[in-house]
Amino acid sequence: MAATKKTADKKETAKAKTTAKAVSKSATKETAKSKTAKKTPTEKKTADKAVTKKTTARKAESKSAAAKKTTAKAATAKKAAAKPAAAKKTATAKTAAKKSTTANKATAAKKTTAAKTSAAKTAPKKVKIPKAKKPTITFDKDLFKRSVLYNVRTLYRKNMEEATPQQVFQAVSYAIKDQIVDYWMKTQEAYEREDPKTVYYLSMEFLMGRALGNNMINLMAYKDAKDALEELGVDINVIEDQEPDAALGNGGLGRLAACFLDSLATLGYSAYGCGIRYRYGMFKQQIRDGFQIEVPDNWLDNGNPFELRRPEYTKEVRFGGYVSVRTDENGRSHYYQEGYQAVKAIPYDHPVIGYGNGIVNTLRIWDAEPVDCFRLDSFDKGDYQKAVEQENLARNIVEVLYPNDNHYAGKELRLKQQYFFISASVQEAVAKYMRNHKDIKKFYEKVTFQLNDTHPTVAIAELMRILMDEYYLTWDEAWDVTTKTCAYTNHTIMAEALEKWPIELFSRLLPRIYQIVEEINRRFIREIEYRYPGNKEKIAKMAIVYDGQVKMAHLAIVAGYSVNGVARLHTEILKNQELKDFYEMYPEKFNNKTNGITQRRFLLHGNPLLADWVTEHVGDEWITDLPQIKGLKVYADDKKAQAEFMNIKYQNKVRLAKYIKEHNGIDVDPRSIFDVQVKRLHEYKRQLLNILHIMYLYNEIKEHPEMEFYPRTFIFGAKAAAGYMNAKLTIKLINSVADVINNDKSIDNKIKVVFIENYRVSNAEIIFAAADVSEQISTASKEASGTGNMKFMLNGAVTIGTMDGANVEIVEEVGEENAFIFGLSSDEVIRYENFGGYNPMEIFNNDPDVRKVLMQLINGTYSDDTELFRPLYNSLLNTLSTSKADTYFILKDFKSYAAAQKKVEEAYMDKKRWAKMAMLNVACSGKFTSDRTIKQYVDEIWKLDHVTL
Ligand code: NBG
Repeated sequence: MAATKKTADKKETAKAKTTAKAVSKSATKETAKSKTAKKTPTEKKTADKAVTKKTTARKAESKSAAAKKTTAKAATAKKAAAKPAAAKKTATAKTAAKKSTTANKATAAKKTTAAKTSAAKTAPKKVKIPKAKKPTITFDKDLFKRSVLYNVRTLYRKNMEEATPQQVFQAVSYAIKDQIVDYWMKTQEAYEREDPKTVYYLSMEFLMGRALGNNMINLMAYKDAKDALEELGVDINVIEDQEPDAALGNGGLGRLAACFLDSLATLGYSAYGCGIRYRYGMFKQQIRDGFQIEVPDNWLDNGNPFELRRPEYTKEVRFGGYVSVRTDENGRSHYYQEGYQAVKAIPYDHPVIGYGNGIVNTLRIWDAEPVDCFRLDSFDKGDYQKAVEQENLARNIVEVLYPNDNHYAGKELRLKQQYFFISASVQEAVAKYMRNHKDIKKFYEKVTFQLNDTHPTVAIAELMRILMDEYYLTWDEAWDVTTKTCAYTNHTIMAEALEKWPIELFSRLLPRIYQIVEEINRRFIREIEYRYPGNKEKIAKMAIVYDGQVKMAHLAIVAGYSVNGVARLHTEILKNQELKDFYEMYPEKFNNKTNGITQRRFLLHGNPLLADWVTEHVGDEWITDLPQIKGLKVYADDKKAQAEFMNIKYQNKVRLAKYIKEHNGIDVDPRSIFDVQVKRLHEYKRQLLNILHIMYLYNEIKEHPEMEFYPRTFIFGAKAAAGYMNAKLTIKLINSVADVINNDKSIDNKIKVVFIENYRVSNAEIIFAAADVSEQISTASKEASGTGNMKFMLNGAVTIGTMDGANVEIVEEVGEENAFIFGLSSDEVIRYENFGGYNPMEIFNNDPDVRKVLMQLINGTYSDDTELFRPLYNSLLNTLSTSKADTYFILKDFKSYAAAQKKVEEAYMDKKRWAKMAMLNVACSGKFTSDRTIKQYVDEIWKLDHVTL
């Protein structure tokens, strides 16, 4: 069987290549076409030039660069050493700059080997650096090179000199994929042999980002591949930049899913990610006149070299129609969905490579196709109509990702998407299990479904349907299996994110599924009545179907064997506030799994300088065992280490400054403090607080030009949901403030404000690496966890934040003295929400600083149209215009935020202190690896078996 599979897979690859060839033809055309329709100057530059030309140029560049190296280095050192222009006037800044002079000079002059010895010299004796790990998998560099050359020839009929960067990217990706496929097959063979329990991570979103670099990293082949490409005259960074992000997600929830897949493979667990192959992922954001414009993200334009189409696993998914019942000779009722519309679900598999262990799991995302092609010879009117409808259904269903983060839009097509990928995934999970097992009643022993938020909750009813209608289990038997299979993760307490489908819509679209949900609800209400006799209020609060709506979270909790929050505080709020009634009824189901991130992407790939430096100091085990990074603690006071560390930060800031110059045309000074808030734009995340504070600082500098002020670059990156007016207006405000401040010569570049266009996984990697200050300033209680906060910490940024989400645990790890905490606590927020007592108008009336800033929203300071920002002004002060004025306590927290920011500045001016804080943040980030999170899911929820090759 394995053999046939092997050939089948080989054929697939061959086929994929042929398709790729075909695709590449049109790709070439596309590139040619796009040549004329260029948008940005950078794109213009890179688009269609032959790689080698570029490379030659680059080589020349690098040659002269090499020649200049010493001088350049000295220059950088000098430059880095030079006092920040605007700080010249301040005494403290002077000393600070002096200190950095010596530090930077020392660092810049030194070679890596020198760094090693000097580090060893100053390293406290007890630190033992483990030897570098031997790869357990191999990468054949020569084969890789040959394969790249071969692919360029066979895919494009070109040699390297003629190929475009995009073509080289494709050729390189297929070469890497060739090496992956063997491990992919070996992994599947091992799974067949050992039959481990498998988790299906069911998620509407997987925010994977780019694959090539990450795949090379996890094959432990990055450096070899880089060298090989260099030998072929190609710069690996240019090639990586050719890949579009796989942006099949909105924000934290989707990126978490991607990190989890990385950890599952790395830890050696059998896992599938199951989702949707959206034609268009998260929209691309362009900023025009300061406003966000959404541009479609046609990410599959050039084909996707890593995916594998698997038509042999096609499933049919049915919508609408009605249910008919027939009773068999034993008196058992059988239910049939009839008069439905059907869609074919075709899976595309993406390899998910474990780090250095040869395990390759699968992300399986489903595409939709019409069930039958038109048969023009044989249709009557009815069939024709239906055929057209089915065709449209298939075309629409996977067309686009809904760009809402933390927000439920209630769209019919969204429910179709949910059922589409769930039905296909559950059908396949059952079919796969039945290929190797006999007893469907033991399904849960080998399979578990994790529901990533409520979006995949129809899986519960779909599994019940399959078990009862297709395997003839009784209700009780099916319920037993289902409730031992499904587990649910809650990712938010935001009321507007809760999924409640109108019964009318739900039952029309999914008639059989609705019947099952109704029955689950009927039985659950019986249970409530038994537990709380006569308590109607409990039923009203807890029922799954109530008030004309189907409440997906209630269904997930009732049928799930586990309910988890994503940070300790969040889980406590779920237990004691939001889901209190359910917690009282099922305390054993509730548990916490604090989120995590993968250090492979967000340090090893995203920040190679720091990654190498960490390895030099503590060995390389942190790559798969992040807590090892605590070995850095002993260097926190070490002068040399501090200088090296800050120099790396400086170089990363130079890299980001270059990116900003290229993409925004703004000059920023890498010696200024890089203060960064990148995340989705949402009122609860309070980008508005950040920009209002910048407006306040600007007022201060204008009013007191002599005051001491350390130059700061405020960096934002955020996409707003297309229909979220206040969020979009906040983007405009940030850009308007940026325009005014960046062009005001009188403030001597003390503040710069930058809004980075199209924030996404690939530029995030560069941004985290360069940040000094991490803005985590959500209203306490609102941010379930946050994961950006962890990525910043890992890269040595210091948090300014509220006691919200995982910030609480970050502070616990790093110590309060190494973070800047401000604002209301979650208890205080919840108390105000429940009992009132907060009136922002009081603050407006009594605080002239706040008043001045707010008036500037509507007096033309930042826009000729004085009404433009009125909605933001109103949201803060006018209860009539929002449900409650200042719902997110921005004015309430303003002063303590400003005070915390003042402390940030003081700390930064003390170079030693800052270096120590930043290093300790890296050293204490061990808890926040997604490897830890996954281990806890495995041990405490899923109970998976570990597999090695
Ligand atoms: C988000 C939360 C974040 C959290 C991620 C991942 C949703 C519904 N929730 O705080 O807002 O980090 O989930 O758990 O997207």
